[in-house]
Amino acid sequence: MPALSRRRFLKISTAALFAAGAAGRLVSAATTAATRPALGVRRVPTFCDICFWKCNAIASVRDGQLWKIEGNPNDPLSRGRLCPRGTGGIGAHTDPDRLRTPLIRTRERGAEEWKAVTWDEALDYVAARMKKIAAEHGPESMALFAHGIGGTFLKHAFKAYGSPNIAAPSFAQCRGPRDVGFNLTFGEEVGSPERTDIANAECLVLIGSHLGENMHNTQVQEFADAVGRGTRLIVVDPRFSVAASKAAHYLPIRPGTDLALLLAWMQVIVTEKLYDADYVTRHGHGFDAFAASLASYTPEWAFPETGIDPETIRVTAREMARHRPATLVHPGRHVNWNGDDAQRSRAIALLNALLGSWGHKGGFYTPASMDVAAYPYPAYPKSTKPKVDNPGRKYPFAHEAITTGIREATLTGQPYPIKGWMVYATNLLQALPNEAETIRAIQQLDLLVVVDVIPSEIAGWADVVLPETTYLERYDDLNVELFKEPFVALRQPVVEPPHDQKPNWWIAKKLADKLGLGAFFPWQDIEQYLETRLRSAGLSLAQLQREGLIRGPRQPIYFDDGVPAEFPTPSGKIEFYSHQLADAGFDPVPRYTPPEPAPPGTFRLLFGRAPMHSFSRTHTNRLLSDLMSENAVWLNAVAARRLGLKTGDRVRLRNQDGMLSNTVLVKATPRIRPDCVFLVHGFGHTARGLRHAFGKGASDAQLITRYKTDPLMGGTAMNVNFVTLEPAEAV
Ligand SMILES: Nc1nc2c(c(=O)[nH]1)N[C@H]1C(S)=C(S)[C@@H](COP(=O)(O)OP(=O)(O)OC[C@H]3O[C@@H](n4cnc5c(=O)[nH]c(N)nc54)[C@H](O)[C@@H]3O)O[C@H]1N2
Ligand SMILES: Nc1nc2c(c(=O)[nH]1)N[C@H]1C(S)=C(S)[C@@H](COP(=O)(O)OP(=O)(O)OC[C@H]3O[C@@H](n4cnc5c(=O)[nH]c(N)nc54)[C@H](O)[C@@H]3O)O[C@H]1N2
Ligand code: SF4
Ligand SMILES: [Mo]
Repeated sequence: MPALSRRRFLKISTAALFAAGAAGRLVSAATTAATRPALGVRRVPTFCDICFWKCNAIASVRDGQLWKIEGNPNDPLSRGRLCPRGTGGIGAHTDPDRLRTPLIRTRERGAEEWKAVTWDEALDYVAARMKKIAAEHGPESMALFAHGIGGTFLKHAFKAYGSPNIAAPSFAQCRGPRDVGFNLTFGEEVGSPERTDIANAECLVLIGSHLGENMHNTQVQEFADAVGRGTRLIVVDPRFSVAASKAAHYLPIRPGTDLALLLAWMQVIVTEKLYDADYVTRHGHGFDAFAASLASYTPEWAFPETGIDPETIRVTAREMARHRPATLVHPGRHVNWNGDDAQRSRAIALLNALLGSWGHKGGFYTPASMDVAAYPYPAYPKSTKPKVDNPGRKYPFAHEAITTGIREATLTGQPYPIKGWMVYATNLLQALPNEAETIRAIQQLDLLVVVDVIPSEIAGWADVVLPETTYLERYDDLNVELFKEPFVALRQPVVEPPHDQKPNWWIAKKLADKLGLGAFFPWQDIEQYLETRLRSAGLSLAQLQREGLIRGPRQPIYFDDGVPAEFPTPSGKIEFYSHQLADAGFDPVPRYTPPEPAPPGTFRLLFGRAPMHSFSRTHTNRLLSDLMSENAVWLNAVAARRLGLKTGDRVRLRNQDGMLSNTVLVKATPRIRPDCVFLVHGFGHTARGLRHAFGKGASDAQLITRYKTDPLMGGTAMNVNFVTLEPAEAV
């Protein structure tokens, strides 16, 4: 092959695999920039994006190269320390598997073959198709999936374009049932960061919340402090988690039966009159009907359901009552487990209400925030159609859009067709249950655009892939935090992007221009946007660029400090009995239905987090994959012996629908019940461009072909799949 055409061939074929050039070398972006790097150390404050906790950090650039990132000592969230993922975040910048240039598909969807194009070509292509969809079906037929703060400007562009269909997996696949359960009870949500006062709790109850593996920074630091100062810890988990290893009481519950335990706990607290009667009388509504409904839920009744003996249920209930109101029953976060999740979350809310923890030190505080106005944009066009995801308000208590509802509408064309998806920073193939359903929906589309930093599974199905700069190379919108101490924080570029990546604000503005919506982006660049917002609050961008965050004055956060005890429910009180639920045909007080048992010889598939990874997004990050490059399937040691398996063996998991996983290591351990297995989420990547992560470990998402939908709010419960294990050689 002659030299020139060979080079050209290489260029095209490497673009085809999303990657090119300095593959494998960990070079700093700044060294590839046209400007010669400045010598010495430069420190740039910003906030982390390896998860959604938004810890404030200080990045150091040494001789022009990104060197390290640490917690900002002035930050109430990180308290000067990042979690392992945050510290390894610089690996996102240097990741050789990154997307480098805009791409347009050259073969059938999912073949992952591309041609590299310019930004103008890519955005012209997207704008032309978005205009066509708007002309033929209406702008509502374009949906946006966007997760995280980086989606702000694309959401704005979509509202300007005329689509109300914007969703994130953080509702129907994550915290939605919890928000609904707490809203129905207290009239308020627990938010993110959660308003949990772990720092002052005297008794902490964790139901599945696996703090220590779930690395949400502030919670983990407060948890470590709490353990250090002797907080009584009750952990309920079918798996002996890191948190369980610190517990005074560990309850290895039968999966899916937590509502039975919660009802029995409340039954003990009510019949033994251990609740905060004064608080309940003052703030409660419908307590008598609630109390009467508990009568049959005795610990003896709960025992065969949960596997937790009656004495342990009584002892732990009394322990909780002893420390009230500084007893915090943690609401959890990822709570889509079995399909009764909003009611289970409501039971957690009710237990906290009995203990009087809502509004009190060591329970749930009232978060504070600074007043920074939104940018004064022109009014959006009025949509003539309602949102597509929840037709007829089938799920009456869903107060955010349901991702899987948009997928359903795409598949059925009802209540109206969805013809295009734009996907920003969410890997829908790993985040939504039933991958095949997502792929079928994608096949119905006229347009799929994916904005990502790496060639993720969802990018592999796109018509157009837009490579974004990482969080270390861009500005985002301000973080006006709701927390114990209010603050406003800035994300700003630390280093230049290494290739032709662009930030989300630039992509949104440019696309809006091409759609004829330039009037909705009146600012020249993001600095002007940020300056406008900050000036309205009497703050300056220059100060934030220097300091990273500005803290507001402390405000009262407990009822005892003067926070008014207000409950914005229909009754204005804590709703022990919910007329809202009764009126909508649901149980006004939670009622237990047993989960489907595991078919004989199978294990319920459970999943969760590992401290050094986030979802499916960190597995090509070399610094983090060095710490954990594949997952293992946790299997009870006795069950393993029965199956002739031991730690280090390789197996495949087969689920009830015949779906077969990658080969995966066995971890035979007494630390899990014999009726379930456990995988860390996010492994088992199938996208070819993720060269470093491809094929390593098994994907929980692929095995989640079944899900149960929460009837109150449309959340998709995923702990309803069952697997068997097969020796890897047998396949
Ligand atoms: N390192 C790291 N930390 C993270 C994230 C990350 O990606 N990486 N993601 C963040 C996000 S967005 C979320 S939502 C949270 C999720 O984290 P959490 O809300 O803490 O937990 P879950 O994912 O719901 O639950 C996983 C735990 O529940 C247990 N479990 C499974 N089934 C049952 C059951 O039926 N009953 C009980 N009692 N326990 C059960 C599992 O064994 C496991 O220990 O983590 C956050 N923190
Ligand atoms: N099977 C299964 N499904 C789950 C869960 C589970 O544990 N198991 N957890 C559920 C929970 S709790 C949640 S919150 C959701 C999370 O769901 P998602 O938020 O969708 O999480 P990821 O799968 O990591 O997808 C994030 C995508 O954003 C890309 N990305 C990362 N940084 C950037 C950036 O700066 N810019 C852009 N444009 N893209 C970026 C990543 O490369 C990745 O493709 O998943 C839910 N679904
Ligand atoms: S918890 Fe960790 S990954 Fe999440 S924002 Fe904070 S440092 Fe970053
Ligand atoms: Mo989540």
